[in-house]
Amino acid sequence: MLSILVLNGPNLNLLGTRQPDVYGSTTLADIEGMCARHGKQIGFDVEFAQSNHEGVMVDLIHAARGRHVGIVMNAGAYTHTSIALMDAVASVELPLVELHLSNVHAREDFRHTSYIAKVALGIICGFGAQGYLLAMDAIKAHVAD
Ligand code: CA2
Repeated sequence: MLSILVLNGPNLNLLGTRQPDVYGSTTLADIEGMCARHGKQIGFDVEFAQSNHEGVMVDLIHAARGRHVGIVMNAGAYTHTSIALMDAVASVELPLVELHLSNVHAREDFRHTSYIAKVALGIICGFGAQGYLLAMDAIKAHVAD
């Protein structure tokens, strides 16, 4: 079966435990379950990963080549800083949807910049956990094209 990598960056392991006003009360484990169920519905395997380390994320992106047909990535704060992640995404030539729980454009100016956007198929932000499922649908539609 075709497979999607859902990759999460720094601090997202804390979801549902702190700052629920900003990030909601859904935990990352809840989101993993949602993605697995949605994958079954749309006919995709899902590998779900989270790391607080930029280099580990680079390794996971490299390893996606040949294993997954696309990537959904919430790179957290690395979105706004990481040329290394941008280069890794460009190097694997896989469709990637940049994902954010919050509407980053309604927040601080430093969250309006994204290195990932330069190499992404598209961006989904502001729809909370539901955004992960929308991003998976976007990968499916792109692969079907
Ligand atoms: O809205 C998003 O999904 C973000 O990627 C979340 C990042 C933030 O730096 C981006 O600008 C937007 C932060 C993730 C931090 O997650 C926490 C969750 C619970 C408690 C504290 C942090």
